[in-house]
Amino acid sequence: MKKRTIVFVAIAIAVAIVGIGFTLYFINSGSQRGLTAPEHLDLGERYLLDLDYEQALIHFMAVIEIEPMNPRGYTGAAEAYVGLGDATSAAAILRQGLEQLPGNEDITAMLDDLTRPAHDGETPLPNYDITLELDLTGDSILDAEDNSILLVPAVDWSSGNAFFRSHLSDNFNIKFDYKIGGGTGADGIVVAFFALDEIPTVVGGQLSFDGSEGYGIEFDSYHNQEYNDSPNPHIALIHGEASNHLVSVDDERVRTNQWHTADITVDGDRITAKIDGDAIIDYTGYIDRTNRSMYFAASTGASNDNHYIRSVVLTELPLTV
Ligand SMILES: [Ca+2]
Ligand SMILES: [Ca+2]
Repeated sequence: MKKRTIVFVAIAIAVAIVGIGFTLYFINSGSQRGLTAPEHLDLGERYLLDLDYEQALIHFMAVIEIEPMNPRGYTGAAEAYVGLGDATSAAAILRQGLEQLPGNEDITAMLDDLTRPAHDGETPLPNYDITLELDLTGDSILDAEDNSILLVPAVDWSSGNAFFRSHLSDNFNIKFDYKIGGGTGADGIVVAFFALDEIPTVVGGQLSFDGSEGYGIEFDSYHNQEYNDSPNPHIALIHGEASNHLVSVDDERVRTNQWHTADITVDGDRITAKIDGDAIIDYTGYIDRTNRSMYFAASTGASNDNHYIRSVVLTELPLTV
């Protein structure tokens, strides 16, 4: 071979190798490389502007995964969670950010905004549906430390109501956590609905419910024979008065000093209640919707317990035809 031919062959081989290299590179970048953190950030911001919070969340979570030291991943994901109505997860992702970036100003400021205790019903509450306004009466207080409401402390002859100033639609679902215990065992919590707007707090076995003219799901830990109670801790649907149990089911989860999740649905002529996912109450009958208020109440008497709720979320359901 002549020298020039050898040079051509060498160039041809080099071109071929570079070409294969480029091909491999493009295959990699197209199908395996995925998006970079700046690309995820850009998409996250765009979806936030479009109010597409689910997509925004996916991209900000990807930023956290790829670039855990980038604070915008956490604040962006938190904004998306807030947009989705999930303030609990928003606060959790911000706290995760502060573990990576202790003292970061943006994350701290957003977490402060989210978790600042509110008591005047004007500022959205952490863990609480932002459409609800809260009004605490009697002995109920907001526990700023863990964002729960202490409806009634473990002190004899106490009572408190927590009104959520949101008029109920015909059909709705309400979810919340509750915790009862730490005292000598009385009286319980009731979540009242289709109730009057103003109810005075009442101590003892009426659970601050009588006079509300509404319905309630009660978590009754104390046996009041005079109010037709089951001798055991019970979860019941009550109407008008605490003594009027439409459905009553004994359940030890009333009083464990642990958090449990209640999930109550009113839909058409049916009222159902689940505890920790287990169906407890399923009632069908005429439901009087004259009054539209909703509140939580708790009380103690000659015995007592701490009565907490948290993470209250009310969802309107479409009309049943
Ligand atoms: Ca009772
Ligand atoms: Ca009862």
